[in-house]
Amino acid sequence: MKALILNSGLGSRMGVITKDHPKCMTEISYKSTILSRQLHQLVSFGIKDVVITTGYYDQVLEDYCNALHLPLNIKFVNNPLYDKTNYIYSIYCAKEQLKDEDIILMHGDLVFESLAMEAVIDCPKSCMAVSSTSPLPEKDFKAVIKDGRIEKVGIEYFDHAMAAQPLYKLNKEDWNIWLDNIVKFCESDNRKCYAENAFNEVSDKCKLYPCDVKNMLCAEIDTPEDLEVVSKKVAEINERTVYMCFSTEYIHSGHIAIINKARRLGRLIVGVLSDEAVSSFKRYPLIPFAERKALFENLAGVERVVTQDTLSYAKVLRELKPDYVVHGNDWCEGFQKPIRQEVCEVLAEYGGKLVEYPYSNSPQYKELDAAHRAEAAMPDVRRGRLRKLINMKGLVTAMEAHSGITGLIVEKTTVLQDGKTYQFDAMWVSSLCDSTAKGKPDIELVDMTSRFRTIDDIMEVTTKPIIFDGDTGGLTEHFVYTVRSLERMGVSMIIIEDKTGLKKNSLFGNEVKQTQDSIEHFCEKIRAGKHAQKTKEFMICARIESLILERGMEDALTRAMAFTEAGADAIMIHSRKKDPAEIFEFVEMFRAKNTTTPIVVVPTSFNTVTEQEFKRRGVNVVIYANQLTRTGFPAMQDAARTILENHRAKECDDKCMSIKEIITLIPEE
Ligand code: SPV
Ligand code: MG
Repeated sequence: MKALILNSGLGSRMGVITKDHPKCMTEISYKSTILSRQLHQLVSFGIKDVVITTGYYDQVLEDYCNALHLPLNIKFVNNPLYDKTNYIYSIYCAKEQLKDEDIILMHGDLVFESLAMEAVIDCPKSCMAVSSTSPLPEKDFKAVIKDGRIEKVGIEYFDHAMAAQPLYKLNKEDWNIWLDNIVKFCESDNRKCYAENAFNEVSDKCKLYPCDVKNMLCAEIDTPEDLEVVSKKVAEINERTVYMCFSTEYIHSGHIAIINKARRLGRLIVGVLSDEAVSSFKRYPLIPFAERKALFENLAGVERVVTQDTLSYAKVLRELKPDYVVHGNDWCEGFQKPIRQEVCEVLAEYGGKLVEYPYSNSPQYKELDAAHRAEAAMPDVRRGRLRKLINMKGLVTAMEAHSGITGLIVEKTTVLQDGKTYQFDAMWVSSLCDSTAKGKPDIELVDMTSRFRTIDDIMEVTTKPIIFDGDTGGLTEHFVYTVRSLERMGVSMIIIEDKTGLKKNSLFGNEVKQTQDSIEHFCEKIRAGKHAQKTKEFMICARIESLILERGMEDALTRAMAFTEAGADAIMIHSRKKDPAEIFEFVEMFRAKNTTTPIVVVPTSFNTVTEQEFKRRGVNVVIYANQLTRTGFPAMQDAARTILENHRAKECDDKCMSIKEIITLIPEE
């Protein structure tokens, strides 16, 4: 697409303003002239080739354009008869430069806002800018509309007419028809009329449509009075601000394209989502906030970068009151829909506007995203993420997973509530659920090779950090190997319980015989594990069974202090009472002595306590240890019974997830 700007004329109605230069060089703001503004706008729309017709002060104009150093290929075409002819003849002079191209045609004294230009360029058909909201001008162009098309353009038409401005986009077929008639006019010495007179004769073949720019700025400057009005409007437009928010860790051409579109609307402010906000709806970012922020601060055209610390835009928008919010149209559906709704409501409070551009589903960007996801799942990246999440959020949640599919449920389940997205931070590979899935009792019967196989299945399809239930940790001599294997796999933390001999599930309490390990021996195991580990991120958590085995609070606290002294990175305190009192008491007393070591709880019995309350009291990790298993198996038993009772599967159908839904859970790569 080529732009044609008509700048040959004398601009005599401007008086002294055009004494030393052509009209298009008139300043309309402290930083631009009519022409420099147009040219910058063309650059922003990716247009590279421009034809400028010259005449009056032609050399001044050429020198000026060259001094702007814009990335444009400008051809100057002189109309030697500029003082005796109209611009129809300037177009005639430039005809060789204009053949077989889509054309953006504009008069050199036209000032428009970028949204008007965007509407014209995005119009799939040939079009002219008109305004349904402006009154019909006495002396300027009007377009006569018939059956949705422009039939005539001229100053003399008032019936079925709309105010029109000389800003056109012409597809080459339509332009060739018009240009041929311009040539005919000029070659038969008809050079003093408007080029539009030539269009009017061929408007049945040159299909031109109105493009309604309503009350957007799109006006010619003919007189000093016009200049004053338009300059004021330009000053107002130059003050407009645009807001966009990003969570991305890398910038690709799709981001650049939407940023460039946003920049056209005003001074661009970019909000960068905090790590916490990003990890609430995606995964923990590989590139930390400060670096993501620096990325945008150093991007051309970004005027300011601010922090957006929630998915909700409300706080930032009420503070900054941007004229526009720009976003891809992908948020019209899915989990972002309510966020978009809230943006619309907040913008309506002060008259801001939402501008949406088509979201690019390019396979190239999908590949980039997949590569990024894969990186997030790599052991070295995944391992340290639990520590980072604990430091960042204060409290993290983990949900039980015992297979690839349960891992995917933990990975992908999200809930949108009060403008925030909630999801689990980590996965718990429970000994109870791993054993149950294999139809075995939870007595360390399922060997480590099999447990590692479960981890591997989960790892293969997910990215979230993994907490491994290591039971007693086994013999110290074996435990050190387990630590290294888990580390290599990318597991973030192992929890070992201070029991010895035949371990039974803690929820049996003293109903079965269970033996607690000695403090000394368990400390030795912790020390050996810490000594064996190769990375600094891997965590060993000591689980205290004193309350389960009714050995008292004092014993639990003594152990907690001894285990942290031995090097435990976290303490898990367990209880099988419904009443959380003893857990709260432990947390309070431990925190009085130790404010930093993370505390882990498994609220299977004391399940009325909310995450917020745990956080307030000083807990750092809440593990939902078995709920997927306990809800999944009854549903399966029910399905099996239903089919047996009915001797067919039909009655079971309503209870089933569709195959389509099941397969959408499974990633394709
Ligand atoms: C598990 O999930 O296997 C646990 C937690 O160890 S509990 O069942 O509560 O003991
Ligand atoms: Mg267990």
